[in-house]
Amino acid sequence: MLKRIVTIQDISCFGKCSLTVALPILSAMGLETAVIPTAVLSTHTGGFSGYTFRDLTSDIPEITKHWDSLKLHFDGIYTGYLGSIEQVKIVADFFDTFKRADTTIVVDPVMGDAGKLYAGFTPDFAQEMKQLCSKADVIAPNMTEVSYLLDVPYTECYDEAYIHDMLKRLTGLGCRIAIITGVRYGDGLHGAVAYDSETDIFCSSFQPHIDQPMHGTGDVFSSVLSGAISKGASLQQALDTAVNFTVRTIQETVPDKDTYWYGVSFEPCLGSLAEECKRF
Ligand code: PXL
Repeated sequence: MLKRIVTIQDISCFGKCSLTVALPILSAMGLETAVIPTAVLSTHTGGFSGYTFRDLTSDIPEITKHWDSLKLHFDGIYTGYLGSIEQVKIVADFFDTFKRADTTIVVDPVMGDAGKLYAGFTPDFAQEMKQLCSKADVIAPNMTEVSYLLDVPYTECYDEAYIHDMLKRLTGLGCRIAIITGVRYGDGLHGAVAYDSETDIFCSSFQPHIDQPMHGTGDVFSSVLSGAISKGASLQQALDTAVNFTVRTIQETVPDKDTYWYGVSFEPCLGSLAEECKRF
């Protein structure tokens, strides 16, 4: 039987990120994928001005109620970009309704990048996001989000001991596993580091850094990570699959200079991802 995941995040109609990335990736990985769109935007908010934003917060409790009446079961719940503080609270209620012993909740606490919050996000939102993280099994912030979740200054200069300390403190929010994405120790590599507080084990996955920022790579990473974990991959397998796939999509996009801010060219990489994920 197919594993079933639900992903809760916005639809950016143009500019590949959030649901338009998560849905094809999770489907290619062989998961039945349900979606709850949190908002509809004409484009993502990074690099475009004048975008439209239709808030769908009030639909979420109705969808939850209907699905509860259908007694639906999810092997995975994966949340990304959430559009308001109220929405974060409603998603926490969704977790309470659908969390079973065999359901893994992955929260990507999407709030910002490169030391700055995305347009529309506030430190109050970050406070509420801490609550959502406490209900997750796995969280996957980048260094900007770590600074807001732990109330520490944003830094790009750190070593492994610092990252390990941050990871332990992140699991102190209440989740079993924390993963920090976009980690660079200055050795030419770029990757993700994880800590499992139940086994007290750290693991990591790195690839050579490609010096070209592109939009939407965090959503690509978290989609693969969530899919792999929901399919039963180990933490190390999930990290390796997510890091390697993200790098392949970046390499695929490098020749296409005009599209860097539209999102990465993940589509040609889906076939090999599908093959790779048959083993989970
Ligand atoms: O990639 C994260 C993301 C998701 N959704 C929207 C965004 C962003 C980042 O900018 O603007 C609408």
